[in-house]
Amino acid sequence: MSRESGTATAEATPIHAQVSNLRPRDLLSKEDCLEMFRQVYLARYFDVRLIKEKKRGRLKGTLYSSHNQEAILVGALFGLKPTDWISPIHRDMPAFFLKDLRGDWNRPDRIGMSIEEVCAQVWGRVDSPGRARDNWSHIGSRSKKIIHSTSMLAGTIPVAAGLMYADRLNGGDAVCITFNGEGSTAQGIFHEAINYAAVHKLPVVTVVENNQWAYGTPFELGCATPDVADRAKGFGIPGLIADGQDVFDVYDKVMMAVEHARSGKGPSIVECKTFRAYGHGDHDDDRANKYRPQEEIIAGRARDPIGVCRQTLLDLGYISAAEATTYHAEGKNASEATNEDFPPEVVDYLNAGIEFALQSPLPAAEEGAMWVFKENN
Ligand SMILES: Cc1ncc(C[n+]2csc(CCOP(=O)(O)OP(=O)(O)O)c2C)c(N)n1
Ligand SMILES: [Mg+2]
Repeated sequence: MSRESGTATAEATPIHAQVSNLRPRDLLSKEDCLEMFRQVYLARYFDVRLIKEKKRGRLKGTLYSSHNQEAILVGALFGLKPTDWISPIHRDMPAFFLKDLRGDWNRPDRIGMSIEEVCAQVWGRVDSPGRARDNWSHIGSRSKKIIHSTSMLAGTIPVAAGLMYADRLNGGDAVCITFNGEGSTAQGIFHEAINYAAVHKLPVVTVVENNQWAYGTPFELGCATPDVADRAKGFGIPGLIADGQDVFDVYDKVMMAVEHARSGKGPSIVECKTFRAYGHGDHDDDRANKYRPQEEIIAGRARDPIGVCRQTLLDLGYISAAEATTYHAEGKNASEATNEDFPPEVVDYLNAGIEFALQSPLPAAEEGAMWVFKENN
């Protein structure tokens, strides 16, 4: 077709228009995409393995599963610079070790926690960041650029805003991603903090994992608009919606928000639609099977992020049909999945972390009151 006919040809399209049509994922290499797939498997295996360890009696404490939500963690973290900050909460335990995980997973200079530190935390051992004060996500690290997680829902968004304000004053170009459940978006502090970030154009990207449930409260009893992303309009900032089951769609939307933030245009909300696979915590599994209709659970888990990612890689020709059948963790609960359902490097990586945790001692009892009261000496 000629230009005169009014139909643009590839040659006639200006180069900047071709480039602007690219999605962030279009700039990922084949190796990047395969690495993201491995990381989705790694996040799932972490969850499966901890549940098994607890069933075997080798682990105590409550587990807050991220099963079915792994694509959100991997997709949101993959494109960050090592110097960017993150703020995970209870359902994001893998985020602590997924941060800056590209390349060699055991790289000592990685700006993210090691699998050993995270496993020691889960097992409440002396070598963990929390030194047994909690077995779960109440940890952080200034050097690893992870804001300390607290249980106060949405409570880390103002911290992120303050941190990014300081970074900008110091001439930095960091972005901070905060992870939040959809339930936390009904908190007053969520609105105050995002409003503050919007007014000051701070580089804070709020990733909302909309898994439809906040403990036993369904989405519609916490939010009067159909989408959490609608809340962005009130702050004058972009509100994006991602398919939380699709690691590449999450990557696209979060990277758009990250670029927007890094270039000085301010915060965004990225709502990732997903579904909580189990109960709020494992103490709630049985009850959650009653307060959530079975049909809803089946539908919510129908598109497993592992299967969705595998299909994309097949469509791109990055894996062969034979390779696609090698491992099959999707659709399986922790009780059904085995080590053979996961790539061996994923199993080995976690084995090393768990081994480290089991060999690390429990802290001495005298430590219990340390760092709580002012020491006189
Ligand atoms: C300010 C505050 N209110 C209540 C709680 C108790 N609580 C802990 S998690 C939770 C549900 C959170 O739901 P959501 O934000 O959707 O995250 P999800 O657990 O689904 O990932 C509640 C009510 C809390 N930790 N903090
Ligand atoms: Mg929720």
